[in-house]
Amino acid sequence: MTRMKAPGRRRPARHDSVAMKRRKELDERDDRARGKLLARYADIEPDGLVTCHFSTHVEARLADGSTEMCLLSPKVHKLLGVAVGDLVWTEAIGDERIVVARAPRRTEVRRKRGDEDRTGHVIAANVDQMAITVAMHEPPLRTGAIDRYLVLASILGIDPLLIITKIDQTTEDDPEWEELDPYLEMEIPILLTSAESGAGIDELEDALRGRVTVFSGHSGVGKSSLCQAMGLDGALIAGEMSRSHGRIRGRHTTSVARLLELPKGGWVVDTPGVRAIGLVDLERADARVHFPDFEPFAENCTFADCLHLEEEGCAVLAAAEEGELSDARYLSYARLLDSLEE
Ligand SMILES: Nc1nc2c(ncn2[C@@H]2O[C@H](COP(=O)(O)OP(=O)(O)OP(=O)(O)O)[C@@H](O)[C@H]2O)c(=O)[nH]1
Ligand SMILES: [Mg+2]
Ligand SMILES: [Zn+2]
Repeated sequence: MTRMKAPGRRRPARHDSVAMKRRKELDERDDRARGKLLARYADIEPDGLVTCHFSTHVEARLADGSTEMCLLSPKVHKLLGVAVGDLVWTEAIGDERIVVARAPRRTEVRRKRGDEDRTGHVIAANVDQMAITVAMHEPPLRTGAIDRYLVLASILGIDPLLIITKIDQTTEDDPEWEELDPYLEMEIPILLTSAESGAGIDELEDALRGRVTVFSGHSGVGKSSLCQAMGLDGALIAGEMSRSHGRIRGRHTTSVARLLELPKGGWVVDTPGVRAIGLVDLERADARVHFPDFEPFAENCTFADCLHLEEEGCAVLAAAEEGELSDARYLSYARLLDSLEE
């Protein structure tokens, strides 16, 4: 029943224009140059971690614990590019330290600069974890936002962590707790915290240790306050930067992202960018992949390529109607599909 892609829908190669051919040749040449450059460092550990990126320079934390401004070699600048979170190899040449190569990335957080930008640019590399941050009452809990961030984390290939903030404002009887049940069932780690009372801060520090984490969540949920409670300067955290139009005053940074080290270990990527990353590029047919809790039901849909909307014999919709699957999760999915172009 799976709909097959019609064969030969792509234009055959012989129709490629001269310009496209040349483009391909240049890309292949760059690929070979990249491979050669990286092969040279294959057996050596990178000695630097990029914490901030300026157009021709990066600020890097070096293996000896010092932080230095380093110049990007022309090859690194042109062939590899760098972003905060990148591991790099550096060499002291004269009184300048040069970034001579950049390690392959585990993950990339990309952002588009307008509709014309097809591939986008990388605003952070090697991020392990997305801390999806929500409050219960101020602002009111909206699980739809959690669901969108979960899809985003899934697309980026990074682990989600759900942080409930301001638990000093909650009581055990709040009806909102039930809305978190789907996430418990999906076994997403959930932390209950309060920057006010200090509750859950130790657990949060444990969850962030040894990893690179990006915070996401609506304005006012308490992200900066949490970072402050963990010993970071709250003024540096994303929200404030987005309010000053993404500029760090007095510095000409290429990207607004910054990697901040937590006193108890681990790193936080400080970027307003995550909020700006839309899900517009997601194909409608691919959205369901990012709702793993639908899978056990989806197996019983009549059609293998069921979008779980109005198809006959959709077991996911039936499960939502019968209360076996969370209504809220189903609505988040339907809303996401609505927002994606057909
Ligand atoms: N009661 C209570 N209030 C808190 C707590 N954490 C933060 N707040 C308050 O919530 C408001 C927003 O906190 P921020 O930390 O600035 O929120 P944010 O998520 O960084 O917001 P943006 O920077 O706009 O994205 C502030 O007035 C804080 O004082 C908490 O644990 N308990
Ligand atoms: Mg903030
Ligand atoms: Zn279905």
